[in-house]
Amino acid sequence: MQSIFDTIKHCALEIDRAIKSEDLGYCDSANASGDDQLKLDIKSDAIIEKAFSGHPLVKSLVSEEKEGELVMNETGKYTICYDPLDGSSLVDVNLSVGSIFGIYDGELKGENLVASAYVVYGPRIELVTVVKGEAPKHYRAQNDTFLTVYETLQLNKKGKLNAPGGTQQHWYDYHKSFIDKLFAEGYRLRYSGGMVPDLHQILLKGGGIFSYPGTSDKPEGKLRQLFEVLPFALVYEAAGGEAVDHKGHRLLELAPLHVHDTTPCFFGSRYEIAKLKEAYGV
Ligand code: FDP
Repeated sequence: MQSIFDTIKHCALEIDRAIKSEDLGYCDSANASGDDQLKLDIKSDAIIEKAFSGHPLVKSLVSEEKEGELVMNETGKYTICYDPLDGSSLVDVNLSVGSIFGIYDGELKGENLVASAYVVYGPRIELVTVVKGEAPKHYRAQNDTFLTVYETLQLNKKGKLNAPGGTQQHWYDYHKSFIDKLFAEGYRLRYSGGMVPDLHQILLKGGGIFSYPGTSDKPEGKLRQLFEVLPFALVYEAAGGEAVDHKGHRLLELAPLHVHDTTPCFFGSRYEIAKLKEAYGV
């Protein structure tokens, strides 16, 4: 797995250089989920595809920016599902964005996710990696070298931050009342609109909850299971938190029917997830 993480580090440095130097404009195309694509989305995707082509352990790649699975090496063991530049709509306002990687052994479903990683492109490049059964590790790049910040990342049982996603106008009443109660308990709002920096902040500041619920206009939520939700579910569970859907089921038990399927999702410390289950009656 270390050689896959090393390739991700190489991609992170290259994508960061592209973010800092290349055209920030849109292409004329949309991705498989119908989102407009930035030139940087395509460039980041190409960087990752090139870096993993010929990697002996990697059988295939599934990108958020492409329709199907790209088989590269039939004898490889893993499929990497990745979102090359998550939150890319924030690039033009110069907020942090990220890359997310899920490493699957076998059929593409939660129980086969064996490792994951994400990169934050902010004032510095940061990387969090996790292997199933181990605690997440946190790195920060300095002069193009990734130095360990925390050997293990651990969430507190209860946090202070609340990152509520989805269009509030379309929230269900029970969701609105859940969010309102957290604020009434003293939780602080932290929501940039980038899943990677928002979840990274909660993880590093001890805890809280990030939610992207199903809404009346998007009952299945917005975030994609294979590239976004499952990799973070592995990180949050490994850090002692929980990651569940609107029925209270572990996200890591999900088995998407299509590679671009989405799901309502909630990531947090144990206290906030217990409150969520209470509010949702699950
Ligand atoms: P984006 O559309 O900018 O790529 O992946 C989807 C995502 O960003 C997440 O990073 C982010 O958490 C979410 O969408 C934000 O959605 P809202 O604009 O609906 O808050």
